[in-house]
Amino acid sequence: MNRLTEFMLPPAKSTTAESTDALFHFINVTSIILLLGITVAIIYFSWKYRRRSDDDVTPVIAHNSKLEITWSVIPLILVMIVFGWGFTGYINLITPPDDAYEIRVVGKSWLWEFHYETGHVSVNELHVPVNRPVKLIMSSDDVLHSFYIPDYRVKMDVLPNRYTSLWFEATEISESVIYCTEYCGTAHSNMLATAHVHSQEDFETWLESAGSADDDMDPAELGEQLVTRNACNTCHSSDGTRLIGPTFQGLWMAERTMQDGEVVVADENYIRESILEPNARINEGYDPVMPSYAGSLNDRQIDAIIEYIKTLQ
Ligand code: HEC
Ligand SMILES: [Cu+2]
Repeated sequence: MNRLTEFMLPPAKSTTAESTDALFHFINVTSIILLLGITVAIIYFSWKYRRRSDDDVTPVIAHNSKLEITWSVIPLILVMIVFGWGFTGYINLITPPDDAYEIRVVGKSWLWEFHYETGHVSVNELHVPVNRPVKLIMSSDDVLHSFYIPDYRVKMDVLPNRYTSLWFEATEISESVIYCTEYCGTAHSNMLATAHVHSQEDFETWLESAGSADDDMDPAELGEQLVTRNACNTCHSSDGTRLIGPTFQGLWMAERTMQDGEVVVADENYIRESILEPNARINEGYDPVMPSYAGSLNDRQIDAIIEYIKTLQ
């Protein structure tokens, strides 16, 4: 069964994954047995009762109580097993343990933000402790998204103006992929994140130091890192290529034409405004799809990004 599991499903790395898989295999194996049994019976009967001569008369059979009870009761039992099993699993999946560690998740087109109790915000990188229940409280800043970690067998829609939640307990120190599984526009397929599972001590160390390691970095270097960490590079290239947004190359002090015809020089204030209030001015020829980074990037980080953009001449 283990081999079969590995062949058909991603590795099971949460406390609930195994029971979800067990139910999946039960339904699968039962269906295969029924499929084979029914197919064999159809072939056998059509051979056995084939028309042999012109005198063959089809017998008239009105009903057979024993047979009818059997074919009603067996499926009923199977369906009740699946219902009971599935329902207990579902209750377990929607009821987070009381001591669960909480993390806020915000879905934006097209990235995931993770907000920790310390105020630290990471983009597309979820950090969690091993062997401890984690509860995610999720909402969207724009359209419908859906949060999915196949290795943990958990998935939940993420909606604007409403919280949804999901919990899991990771059982292995490893990394797993997080997907958005609700088609949400142009860069939907880039809406990927990684779940990093740490030991309890490593997690605490990470949480304490998260963000503060940036303090002694060269601003332009920090800016370059922030552009990757905040997924700006999903939409902005640094080499002149046009992606969903304009390239950062040659942006510094360039003249940009807005949709309303206004011409703006890309100085500190313009870049800062573009990051905090992306919809205040929209570049001509582009769509207003950039998410606001107000609340997730502080002044020092914005300055660092500006320093980095200055280096891309
Ligand atoms: C989902 C795609 C997307 C992401 C992610 C994104 N942007 Fe944008 N950005 C755009 C688009 C589209 C425009 C052009 C339309 C507009 O002006 O809002 C833009 C415009 C800008 C501009 C003005 C550029 C110009 O040429 O006038 C700056 C500066 C900028 N973004 C910086 C950033 C930074 C820094 C990040 C990451 C912290 C980021 N963007 C993340 C899509 C994105
Ligand atoms: Cu999405």
